[in-house]
Amino acid sequence: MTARQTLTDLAAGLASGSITVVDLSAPLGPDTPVLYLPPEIGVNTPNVEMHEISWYNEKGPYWAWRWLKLGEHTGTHFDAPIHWISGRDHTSDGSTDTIPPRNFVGPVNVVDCSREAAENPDFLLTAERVKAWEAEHGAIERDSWVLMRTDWHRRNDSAETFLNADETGPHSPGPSVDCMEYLVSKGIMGWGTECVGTDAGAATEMNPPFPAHFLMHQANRYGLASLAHLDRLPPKGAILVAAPLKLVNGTGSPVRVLAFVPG
Ligand code: 23J
Ligand code: MN
Repeated sequence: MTARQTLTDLAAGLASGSITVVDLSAPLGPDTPVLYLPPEIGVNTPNVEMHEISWYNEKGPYWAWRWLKLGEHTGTHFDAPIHWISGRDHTSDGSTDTIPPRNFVGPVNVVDCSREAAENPDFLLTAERVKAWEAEHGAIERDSWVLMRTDWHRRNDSAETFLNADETGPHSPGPSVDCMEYLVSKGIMGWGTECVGTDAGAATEMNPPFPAHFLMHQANRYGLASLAHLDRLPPKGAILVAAPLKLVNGTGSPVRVLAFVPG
C-alpha cells in the first residue's frame, strides 16, 4: 500500500469513526497535583497559576487572555533526555526544541497493572512481567512507546491521593530497574505512567536511583508522566502522539497526549 493511500485510509477512518482519537491528558490548572521533593532538596516546582490579562472588559473589550506560571514538569508532561544528568550531553537532539519531530509519533504498548496497583500502591513492574505481556500480546517494537496502566489517574483530583505520601515517603507504582534495562535494550521510544513522574514513589532507594529517568534519558529516549485514561487503549495497535512545546533548551513540557485507536 502506498503511503498516500495509508493517509487517505486514516482520514476515512477518522471521518467514519472507525478510528477514534483518545485524549490521554489530565486537566491542567491550579488544582493540578505537582511533584513534591523532600525538604532537604530545598526547592520545588510551583503549582500552576493562571493570571487574567483581560476578559472582554476594560482591560481588553473584545478579547480574553491569560498568562501562566507553569513548570516544565507539570501535569501530563513530556520528559526530554536533558532533564536527567545521564542525558545531559544529548543537547543536539535531546531537548524539547531539538528532538526530531518524527519521534513525537509512534505505536503504543499498554501493560495493564491496574489490579496489582490497586492491591499494592508500591507495585513495581518487572522485566519478567513485561516478557509475559509480550508472550500474550506480541513483541515490543523498536521506537514504540510502553505505557504502564495503573488507573492512578483516578486519584489526580487531589495531591494527597495522587502523591500518596506518608512519613516513609511517596507510595506510587512504577518500573523496576530490570524493567527499564530491558525496555532500553529493546530500543523503545519512551516510557510513560499515570503517576506524577515516570518513576515509582520508592525510586530514590533504587540502584540507579530513578531508573526510568536515568536509563531512558541516558539512551536519549523520553518519558511521559501523569497520563490519564490508559484504560481506553488496547494493549497493542494504537498510535500515540505526544509533541512537547518547542521550549528553547527545554527539559520537558506539559503536553496534550493523543492516541489513534482502532474501532
Ligand atoms: C525532578 C526531580 C526528580 C524527579 C522529577 C523531576 C520528575 O519525576 C519529573 O517530573 O521528571 S523524580
Ligand atoms: Mn518530568
